[in-house]
Amino acid sequence: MQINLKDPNHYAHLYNEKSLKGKEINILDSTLREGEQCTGISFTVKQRLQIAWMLDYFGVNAIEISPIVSQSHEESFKQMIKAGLNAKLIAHLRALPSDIDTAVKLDAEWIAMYHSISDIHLRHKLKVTREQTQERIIKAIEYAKSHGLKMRFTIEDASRSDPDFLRTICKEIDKAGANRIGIPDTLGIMQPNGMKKLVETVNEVIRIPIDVHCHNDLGLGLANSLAGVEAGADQIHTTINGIGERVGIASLAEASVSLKILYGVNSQLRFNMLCELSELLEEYTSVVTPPSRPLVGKDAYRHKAGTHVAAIISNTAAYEITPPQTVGNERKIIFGELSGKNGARYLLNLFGIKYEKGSDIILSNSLKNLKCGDLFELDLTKENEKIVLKTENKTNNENKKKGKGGERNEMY
Ligand code: HCA
Ligand code: CU
Repeated sequence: MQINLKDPNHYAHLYNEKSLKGKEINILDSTLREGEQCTGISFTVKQRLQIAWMLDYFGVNAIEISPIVSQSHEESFKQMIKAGLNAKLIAHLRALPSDIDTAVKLDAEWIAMYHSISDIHLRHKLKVTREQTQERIIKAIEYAKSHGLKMRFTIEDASRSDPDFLRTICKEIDKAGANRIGIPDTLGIMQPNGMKKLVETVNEVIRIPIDVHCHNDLGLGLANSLAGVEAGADQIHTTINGIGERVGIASLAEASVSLKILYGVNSQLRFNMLCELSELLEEYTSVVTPPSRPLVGKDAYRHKAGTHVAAIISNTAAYEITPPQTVGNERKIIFGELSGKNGARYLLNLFGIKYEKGSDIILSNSLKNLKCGDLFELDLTKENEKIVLKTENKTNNENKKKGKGGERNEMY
């Protein structure tokens, strides 16, 4: 049987969901709203504006901020309107006339109002009945409509609400003239399959499009958001590095790259800005990007075990879903106790030491015998990469000529 290396991810995609291929799924970034609810995060007006510019240039469809939380947020909102971003600017509000008045005063075009309908939130947070809730929601939508505002209405804690009441409310929201409905998993309590059913059950009774906003309390924020779009939602909420209340929501990098690579959605995003966006967050806050953060963390493209390094030297696609430069990251190779003879030979080559039979084994054994764990890493800057990956490039160029793939600088 023939080996086919044209797309190393080909067989995986045979199992993956294909119904979204070529479709457009929007990204709403809520770093400036949900993100600021993360402990340790508080931006200045200038920083919010810079983040909004960068997100806009990256290509998100909508940027959410809550102008009602402070004077500084109101000022940020004003400046963001002035900035003339391509992304829709969404003013996140409570379903209250006073909040709507603020949005009107600020010349908002789009708002997002939220109200819980779960029994626990009605009883212990809002202290209202279901009937009062329904009345409040519809009144708020009608009031906002009367001011010509476009809006999303979010059913906070939707996943823990009585499904009959949820469907009734959603139908009413649609009838009252809201433009979108937000279905959040506020507590991060859903299985991906459960999230799918939740979105389907709402989708069946409304005509307007759905947003999904999934919290990460059990690490399923991204999986649940993707399940939501499989079920018909057309907008995912994200934040840079997934920051938000408690442990946050789906991250911008993971959601946007998954939609592109795993689902083949049609997106025109500047993916290579993803690391820069994470770095901006680090620069502005005390919250560092964990090295293990997918795609943008420092570990995302570090290769360590001897067998992995050997494969990476030959073809990076052996252990990388997408090349580091496509998301603005850098490839690194770790040398030390786990290095093998291929890595050692590579090192000899790098140091300009002429290879003699057996010298790679001597070097890899010496690295092991030092028992120092990780000794050092090769930070493969662009220039270094050219020198260091000589072997790799040669192999890849040969492969390219033979139509077998080669170094990929683009995302599949
Ligand atoms: C909140 C709740 C919210 C709202 C989501 C949304 C949630 O902190 O206000 O408006 O889409 O998770 O339910 O973030
Ligand atoms: Cu939230």
